[in-house]
Amino acid sequence: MGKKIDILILMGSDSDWKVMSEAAQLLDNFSAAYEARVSSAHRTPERTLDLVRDAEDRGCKVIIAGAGAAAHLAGVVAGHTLLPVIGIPLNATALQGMDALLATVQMPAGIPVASMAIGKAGATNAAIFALQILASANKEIAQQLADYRRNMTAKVESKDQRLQEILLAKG
Ligand code: RP5
Repeated sequence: MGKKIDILILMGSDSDWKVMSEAAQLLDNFSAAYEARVSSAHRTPERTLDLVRDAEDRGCKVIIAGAGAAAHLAGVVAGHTLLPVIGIPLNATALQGMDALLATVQMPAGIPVASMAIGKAGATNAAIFALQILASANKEIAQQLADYRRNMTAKVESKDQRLQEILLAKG
C-alpha cells in the first residue's frame, strides 16, 4: 500500500494539468496530503477504477476529478465510491467547456457530483471545497481555511483603499 492521502486529484489527460495544477498549487499551502494522477473514464476505465480503489485503501476522503469534452470522469468515479466527488469541467473542445459542464453537472438522482465552474476558478474552488470537507474533522485545516479567508478579505479591502486613493487624487 502507498502512503496515506487525504485527496485524490484525477484528470482525464495530461493536457488537463495546465488547469488542474491550480488545485494542486492551492493544496500545497495546506496540511492535506494529495496525489495527482491521469486516468480517463473512456480510454482507461479499469485503471480509473483501480486508482479509486487504491485511494480508498490509502485513507483518501475526497476525490477531485477534472475532465474536458464528454466529461464522464467525475460521474464514473462517483458511481464507484461513497467518497464525495468534486467535478471540474474543462475547456478542451470547440464547445469551450459547455460540453464538460453539462456532462459533469447533470448527474442522475442518486449519484451526486459537486460540480465546480469551468476552468481555473473551478480547479481552485474544488481544492477549497475538498479542504472544507476535511476541515470538519481536522482543526488544523479549519484554521488554515480561516486564515485563507482572512487574507482574501484583507486583499479586497486594500484594493478598495487603492481605488479610493485614485478617486480622491482625481478630485
Ligand atoms: C478528456 O479529453 C480529457 O479530460 C481532456 O480534457 C480531453 C482531451 O484529451 P487529450 O486528447 O488532450 O488527451 O478526456
